[in-house]
Formats: sequence, C-alpha cells, structure tokens
Amino acid sequence: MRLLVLKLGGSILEKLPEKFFEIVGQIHNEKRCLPIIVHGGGPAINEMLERLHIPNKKVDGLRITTESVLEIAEMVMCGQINKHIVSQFQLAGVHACGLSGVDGNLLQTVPADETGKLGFVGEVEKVNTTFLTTFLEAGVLPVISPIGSDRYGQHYNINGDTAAAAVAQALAADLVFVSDIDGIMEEVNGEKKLLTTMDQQQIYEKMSSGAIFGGMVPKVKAAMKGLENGVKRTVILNGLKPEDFEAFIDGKERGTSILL
Ligand code: X2W
Repeated sequence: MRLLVLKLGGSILEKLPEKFFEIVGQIHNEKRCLPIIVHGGGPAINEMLERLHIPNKKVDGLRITTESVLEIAEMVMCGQINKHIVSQFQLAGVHACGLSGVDGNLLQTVPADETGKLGFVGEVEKVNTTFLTTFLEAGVLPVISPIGSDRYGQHYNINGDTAAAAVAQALAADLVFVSDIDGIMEEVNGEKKLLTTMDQQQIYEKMSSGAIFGGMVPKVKAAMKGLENGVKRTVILNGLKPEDFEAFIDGKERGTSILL
C-alpha cells in the first residue's frame, strides 16, 4: 500500500477548505493510499509568543527555542493545533488520532545544533515505525505534531518540514508539502510560471541567489535529505485546490516535484 506523508504547514491550516479534509478522508477510508499527517504551527506560535511578550527569533527558518519558547511551541502544536486538525478529520468521517513525537517515543530526537545557539531545536534521529504502523493497521489516521523527546526525556521543537521528511524517510513514503501556492514559481519575462520539477542544482542556485529563503530553506533541505534517504517522491502541492490534490493521488502531474 502506498504511504503518503502530508505536511500541513501552519500558514495553511486556517485556509484549508472542508473539501480537502473530505478528500483525504475518502482516500484514507477507501484505502487508495495510507495518509499520515505531520503538521506545523509557526504562525500560531508567533501569535502566542507575542501575546505573552516572549522574545521570538528565527535563524534560516528555525526558531531559536529557549525553555519558555519550547513550552509555548508544545502547548500550541500538541494542544490547540493538533486537536483542531483531528476534529476536522473526524468531521470528515475519518477515524483520526493526534500524536506528538513524544508519544510512543515516535520521534526520537537529538539537538539540531551542537553549539547550542538554537536552544531546544531538535532533529529526528529515529522514528518508531512499529508504533506508527499499529495505528495504520488499525485504520487510524495519525496526526503528528513535531515535538520530540531525547533519551533523557528532554523535549525538543522540531521544524515541521524536517519532522515530515523524517517520517516519510522511515516509512519509505511519498512526501507532500501541502501549501497555499501551486508550487515553486519562476519569473520568466515578468510572468510567473510554475516549475513542475526542480532538481538539487536548481535548488542550490536559488538558495544562493536568495530566491529561496526563510521558511522555504528548511522545506527544500528536508525534501532533498529525505530523497537521499529513501523518500520515494517529494511534491509541493496546493491544498486550496483539493481537486488537484486528488488528481495527484490518482497519478496525474501536479505541483512542483523535487528531484535529486
Ligand atoms: C517550528 C515548528 C513549527 C513549524 C517553529 O517553532 O515554528 C522550529 O522552527 P510551520 O507552520 O510548518 O512552519 N520549529 C524549530 O515548523 O511550523
């Protein structure tokens, strides 16, 4: 059975139409493939940090995570956002269950940065696929928030794209970044054009020219690392066009595919 990790970014969550959840639900219920959801929550974390007057800074798309930032990231993503997504799927008739990377030791995490500059930002060392498979075999749709734990019980804030790529890699699944754009666009003679594929060289060129920046950096890096390590296919798709999403599931070309 084809496994499909869907990364739902924080900036799209409020915008995703009901139809999107219905289509993923149908795909799941009809076993056309087995979806697994990994979500983010950047904008909601920003909002809560601001409300609580907690300093907030990002470096290359990664949030510097002090103890108080970690507390908020965990509260917002594992609580508010995760439960919101689970509810949306349940309304669409899917048996969904929210998990964080801490539950069942799902995302076994190490610090992302040895220098300590980023604080409690984690990177996934290992995914407990046995635990995850239990849910899939029981017909449950897992909805995963990117908070992980190390062997000492310390929790970490993991970038959502990185977490999604790690899960896709561990399951040798396809990885779809559900976005609010049709894919990566290129400007040709003043007109924006969709790039249907993008390879490693093009990505590096665009990163060094600054055309790919900020939150797009961890996304393309996660995509490339995943592809090098067993992810079958990585695509950036527009979740605001659920019919495009369904077409992709049914084998049609949509969005921007990232290639090695
Ligand atoms: C992210 C986790 C949320 C995330 C953060 O704190 O914003 C790190 O940067 P999006 O909405 O998918 O960007 N973690 C380490 O990735 O959310």
